[in-house]
Amino acid sequence: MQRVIICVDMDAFYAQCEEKRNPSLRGRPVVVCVYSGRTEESGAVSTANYVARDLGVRSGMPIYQAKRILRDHPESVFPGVDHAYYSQISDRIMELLRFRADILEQMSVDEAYLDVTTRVEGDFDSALMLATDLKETILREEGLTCSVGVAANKLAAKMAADSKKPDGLTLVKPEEVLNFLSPMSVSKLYGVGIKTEARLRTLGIKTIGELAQFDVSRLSELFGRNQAAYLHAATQGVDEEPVVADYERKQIGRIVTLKQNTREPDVILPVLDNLAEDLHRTSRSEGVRFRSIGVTAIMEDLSIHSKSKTLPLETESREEINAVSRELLPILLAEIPGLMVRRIGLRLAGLSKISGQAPLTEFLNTSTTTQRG
Ligand code: TTP
Ligand code: MG
Repeated sequence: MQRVIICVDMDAFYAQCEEKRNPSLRGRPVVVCVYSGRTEESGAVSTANYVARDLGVRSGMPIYQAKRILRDHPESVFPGVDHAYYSQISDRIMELLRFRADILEQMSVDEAYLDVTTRVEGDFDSALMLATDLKETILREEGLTCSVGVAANKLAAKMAADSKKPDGLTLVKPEEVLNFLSPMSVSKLYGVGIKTEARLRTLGIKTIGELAQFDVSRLSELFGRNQAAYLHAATQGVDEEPVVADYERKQIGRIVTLKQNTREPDVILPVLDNLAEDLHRTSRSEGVRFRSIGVTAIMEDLSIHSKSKTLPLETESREEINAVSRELLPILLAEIPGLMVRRIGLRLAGLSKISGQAPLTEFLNTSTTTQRG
């Protein structure tokens, strides 16, 4: 089936959150600032609403510069960042999106990819309806606008979302992707930073279309085979990256400081067992299994060392965590002779959601655990 991917990126996110909290800010320049605290005006602009952007304010700009630009606009406001407040709003928006995706991958506080292939049965017109509904829902529930791109892969969906901001909705069908990309500046291509852009410019390449026409073997000589292959595929709008559910990327981990620096396994293992109990409880309550178990030691010189083991099958077994940490700790310590351990940590990764139906792996895991006794 044709893959259908939606990219959602909130418009001027922190600034919109500030306008939501205080509606009297709407229509005025809003510049969200990271104050460094040294002087009243030292620090940088985190983001600005579109009113302020139209006047020339940009993310990353020094605060004094933004204030100078806005000196003839006494109605301007310069709130400091409030991450806790923005994350609450972000969490609620991601929840709204989660219901509307087969798979949701959150990229940042204000951006996510949705794989909707199955629910729209590979049909872009249905996806456009879904995207319209999604924008309306976020506006109705949270009062915020976003820009959305719909395409056959993450790369094209992201570039579609970025192409019309704020409050945009852009569909790029597979047969349109070349025409969509080719007039754009190479700097718009995901993964092309300032350096690559400058190098491409010296080759006379300014647009994505020009890069698409450029000889691939020549590109390989200049940028190495991997980057050349990426650039060439990207100019053709080709991108096979899957949308990966957040919980598969996530880890569950905890680290604690030992009462005393030590290398004694008899002292460290009970601490690891406590951590195992803790992490096991978390994995249960999140409804996930794990495939990888890792031990991290921070030594008295503050150097950090880790060892992990990937299991042949995913598991939810607490005994497995204990067994693996007993196996890994001596190997880890042997690699760092002569130093005491100051902090010890345990981590579960390779997470996957436990679905309603118990799969075969559960049966297999239960039987291996039982055998071990
Ligand atoms: P972006 O999505 O890059 O920017 P934005 O949402 O403010 O504006 P738009 O998407 O409409 O272009 O980043 C999301 C948030 O991350 C942004 O609201 C504030 C924060 N941020 C910074 O703190 N510093 C930065 O340099 C950037 C780019 C973003
Ligand atoms: Mg944004």
